Amino acid sequence: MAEMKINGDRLWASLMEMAKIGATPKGGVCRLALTDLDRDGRNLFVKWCKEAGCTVKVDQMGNIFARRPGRNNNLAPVGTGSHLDSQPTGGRFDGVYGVLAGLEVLRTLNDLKIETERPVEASVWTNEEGSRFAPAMVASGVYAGVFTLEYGLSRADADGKTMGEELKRIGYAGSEPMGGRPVHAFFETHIEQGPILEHEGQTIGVVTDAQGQRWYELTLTGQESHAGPTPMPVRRDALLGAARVIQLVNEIGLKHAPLAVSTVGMINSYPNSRNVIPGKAFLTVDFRCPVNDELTQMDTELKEGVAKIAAASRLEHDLKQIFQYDCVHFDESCVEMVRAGAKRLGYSTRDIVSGAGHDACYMSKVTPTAMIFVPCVGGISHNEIEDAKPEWIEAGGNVLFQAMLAKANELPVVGKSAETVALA
Ligand code: HGY
Ligand code: MN
Ligand code: MN
Repeated sequence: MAEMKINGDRLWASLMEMAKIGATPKGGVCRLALTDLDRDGRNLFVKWCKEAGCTVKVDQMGNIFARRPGRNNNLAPVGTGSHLDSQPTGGRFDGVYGVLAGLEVLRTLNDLKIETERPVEASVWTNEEGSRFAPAMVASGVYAGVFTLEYGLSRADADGKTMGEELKRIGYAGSEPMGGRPVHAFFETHIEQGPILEHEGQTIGVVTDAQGQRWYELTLTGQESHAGPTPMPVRRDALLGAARVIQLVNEIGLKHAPLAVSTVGMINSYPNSRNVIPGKAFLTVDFRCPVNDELTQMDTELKEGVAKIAAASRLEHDLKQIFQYDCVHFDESCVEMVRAGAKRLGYSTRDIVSGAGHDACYMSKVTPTAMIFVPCVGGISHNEIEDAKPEWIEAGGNVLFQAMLAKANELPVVGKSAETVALA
């Protein structure tokens, strides 16, 4: 039997339509979490899902679940999804692709008039990026029970606005409880956001694992003073200290390369006036590695290094770890479903470890989960020029479709699955 396929043109058209919301000059998007533009993107997704005959529910962290009924709606659904929020200089595919590939699965099931055994859900996860509100993936983290709802709702942006307030403001402070319900399996489709697949000419990345992450915030405090009369030896220059820490972070990453990476993405200097010696500096640190022990060593080296730099520069320092999760190993039967499906569909594939974090990382704590990667042009992402080829987008959608369909027709194994208890 010929493999059933999605409508790649329709998926691409939906991506380009969504990309108009928050479109930026160089061809990307800026749709920061819980802004009006995020709301507009959410509304468009909800409109499309309702047009596809789905019921739509929103939970207390604003996660959206569009549900297509199955033959037996007491059975746990099969889920897919990703995020609509973007980086400030984000691209048209990061996150959105996984959301709209999920919608395309629902639309294709309708086109083919397929009734699945289980319900199928396409989802949108709030604030995956961790750009406006830190940390990343906070709403899927609350759903998976890693963070409390109170912690999630209290995350504040640079202006002190909380996620709870902003969810209310944009009309997505849902009432559905956070998680706590059986999900049969979850798949997330995403661009690789790195160069490997394109470089090797592979169409599908079978994501076996995701690297662990640690995020830190550092405040260095010295003393503002006049840039003119203050002699060099007596200065307590917080920005100079920050410069030395940026060098340290890079050295730690290089020391643990090629697997580990390290980044200082944000820096603020106070009072940020050209003729005042900075009395305060704030910076962020992002460590990642697919080996947990290395991340632990990097943590120790950072703490020791920062203390040394602060002492030598006569600065106070406040270094806080604000986010951490260990390496994720995805469910091997779901991963094999992706691998076998891609091969059956005739796509070139290779196993790959995700360098980026995804909501699937937290979903893997509550249900068998796997991810499907497709290449992106030049491996570039978190950049307005992020791009992908329509044939890649279609291929990932086809692999997602066959995996979701197979899982959605899996009957409960009596006595083994939670849902059997629920049905009893
Ligand atoms: O940081 C990440 O890996 C993701 O883009 N939030
Ligand atoms: Mn993403
Ligand atoms: Mn991202």
